[in-house]
Parts: sequence; structure tokens; C-alpha cells
Amino acid sequence: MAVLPIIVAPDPRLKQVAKPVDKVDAEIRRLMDDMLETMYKAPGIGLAAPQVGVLKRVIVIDIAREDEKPEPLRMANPELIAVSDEDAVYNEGCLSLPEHYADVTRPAAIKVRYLDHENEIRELEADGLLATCIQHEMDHLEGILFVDHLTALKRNMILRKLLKAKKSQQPVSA
Ligand code: K1U
Ligand code: ZN
Repeated sequence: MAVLPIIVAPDPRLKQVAKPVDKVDAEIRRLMDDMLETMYKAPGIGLAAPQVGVLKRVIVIDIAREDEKPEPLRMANPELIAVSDEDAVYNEGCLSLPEHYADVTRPAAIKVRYLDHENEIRELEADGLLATCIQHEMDHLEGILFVDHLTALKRNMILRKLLKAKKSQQPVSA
């Protein structure tokens, strides 16, 4: 398994729509395992393939706390098949928007259909943090970041700060 570099915004690769996976084969399983290792190392509770520069509809999630048994979820081609009328607000973070957090409103409960790591079709009902995290990762597959749910003023403030940080990290050319 390998730890992959995570793309930080602003970056055009985070704004693209990811392509469906034909089949969960050994290559996709390897990608899922590399993504889990990358997510645990960060640390984070979710990761989408576009965040590591792979434009495929693959996400991984584990919301178990450090003192709990790991419960990794590997999903390809996830689709929402039901969402609640009730909404929930969560103060979200993102490994591609480091050190920035904001309240995002999403459906409180969902039902998702996906292909698991053995290419089996599965359905999962989720609420609470798991529902939030699945929706956040599925947004990445559409090129949507949590800042896209905020006002333009808040979004641009965060993106400008990240751009400034990126520029200050770049070596000055001779
Ligand atoms: O970048 C990502 O997509 C991962 C992101 C997932 C997420 C967090 C919060 C709400 C929705 C989706 C993160 O994991 S940010 C880091 C984080 O939340 C965390 C890190 C360590 C322990 C617990 C949480
Ligand atoms: Zn994210």
C-alpha cells in the first residue's frame, strides 16, 4: 500500500467530474487500499479519488474514533437512492482545504447504493456524521468542494488564503 499526495485547493483537478468505474478489479482495489492508507495517515475520515489526482468514482470512509475498531468503507460508483426531508448542519473540514472549517447543511439521512471492493452491489442507510461524510465525498466526484455550499464571500476568502499559502510555499525562481 502507498500514501498518495493529496491535492490542495485551488486546483483545477478538484473541479472535474469523475468517471464511473466499469468493474472493481485488482487495480481499483489497490486504489481503494492506497486511498485508505492516505486517509488514515492524514488523518481524515474520508477521501475521494479526485483528491489524489485519479478521476474515478471511488471514495473511502472510516468514521471510527481512534479508540474504536477501524470500519473502512470502500465505495465505487456511489449513488444516492434516498434522502431525508430533514436537514442537518455539520462543521465540515476537507483534506484539500487544510485548516478551514465551515457549517454545511445537507440531508440528515441518506440511502446509498455502490459497488464494494468485491464488485458486489450494496446499499447502506446512514445518518449523522456518516451521512455527512458520504455526501461530502460524493460531492468531490462532481468537482464540488464544501466551500461551494457557502456564500461567494466566505468561499473566496478561504480560497484566497489557500492560494496565498501555496504561493508562499513555492520556491522563488532564479
Ligand atoms: O477531504 C476529505 O474529503 C476528508 C474530510 C471528510 C469530512 C470531514 C468532516 C465532514 C465531512 C467530511 C476529512 O476527513 S477532514 C479531517 C477530519 O474531519 C478529521 C480528522 C481527524 C479526526 C477526525 C476528523
Ligand atoms: Zn473533502
